[in-house]
Amino acid sequence: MRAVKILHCADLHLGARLKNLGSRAAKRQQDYMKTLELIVTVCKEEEIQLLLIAGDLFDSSKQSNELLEEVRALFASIPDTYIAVAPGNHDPATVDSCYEKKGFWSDNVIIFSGEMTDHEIPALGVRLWGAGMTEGYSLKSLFHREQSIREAAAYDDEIQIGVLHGDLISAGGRSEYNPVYKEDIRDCGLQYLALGHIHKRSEPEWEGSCCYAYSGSTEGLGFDETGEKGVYIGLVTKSSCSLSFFPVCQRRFVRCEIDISTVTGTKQAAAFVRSFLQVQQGERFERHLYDIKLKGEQKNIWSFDAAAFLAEFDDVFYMKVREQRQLSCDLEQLADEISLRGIFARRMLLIKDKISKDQFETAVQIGLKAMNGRVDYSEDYET
Ligand SMILES: [Mn+2]
Repeated sequence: MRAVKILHCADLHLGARLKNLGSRAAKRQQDYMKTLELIVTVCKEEEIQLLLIAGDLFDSSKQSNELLEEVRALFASIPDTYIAVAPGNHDPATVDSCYEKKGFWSDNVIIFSGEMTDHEIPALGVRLWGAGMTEGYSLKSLFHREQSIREAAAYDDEIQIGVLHGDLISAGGRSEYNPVYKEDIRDCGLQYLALGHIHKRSEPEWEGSCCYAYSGSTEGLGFDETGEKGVYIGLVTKSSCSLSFFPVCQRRFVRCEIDISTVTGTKQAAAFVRSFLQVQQGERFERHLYDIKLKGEQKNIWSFDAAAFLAEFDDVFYMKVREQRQLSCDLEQLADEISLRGIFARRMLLIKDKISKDQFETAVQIGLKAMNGRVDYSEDYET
């Protein structure tokens, strides 16, 4: 049976400017292009016949000429792979966009723009269906023509594949980003629908005979996009779809909470965290981006020094740390002390019933830490 080998990716966000990463932002920006280079290499090595890019290839509809030229050259470097692009809400196919530049892209590139259309690739025995966003918003669904897809699907052994940037929702739901209704894709005639927009990957699922998936973003864009990121690779036939996840991201965003109850100083805390990350994230753990929360009970009196802690992780690409240990202490016992701490404990016990439990505990922790050492201005207590 005829089969087509595909690679489905989406939400590459090339050119994204990342705030909050300080001096690492520029380097991180380069990662996004390296990921596209890797995808192109995979296309060559795996002999991918069809590369599906389901929108937000670029972070915005304005790109530098340098960035555009790099992407153009990369696409042109794999003439044996057909590349289908369905522009998304970040990089809509506006009249002045790169997608509308006549003669700019190589012959292997197919760009969808506006309403859903089809494109025949006789060499692969594939009919492609796609739409492209032309504005940052689309309240109207761009997915229609199910009747035409069904008719085409019934015609011969041509494989029907769709590519789209949109929000997959159930009937009655609303979205400003091209709502795609599950009811519409059910048995619509497509063997596979490659989706983009949701940055969290979904497993391939079926609505009747139509298989669909979000491949997710190829690189995390922040600490709300943690973990491994990648693409789907696999074979689509007239009656089957078998896809595997293939990681391509250069670095992962990692958030973790680590209990440091047993350590006795900042340097020891850093060594403890290092071994923890080596085990959890593997040998090349230092290439990733970390948001570390230190938890536990503070049994020994030592104050945490965030700058000294981070200095121990010079080799790590990016790290931020918050220390939120709880002091273990008996306030009643402390109140008997003839010291500033004793006075603080007595005053706190006096107002205990006048404030909430959370407020009380937070105030005690901040107060005692201040007595023991120091409290950073940035100390970020959660309420
Ligand atoms: Mn996106």
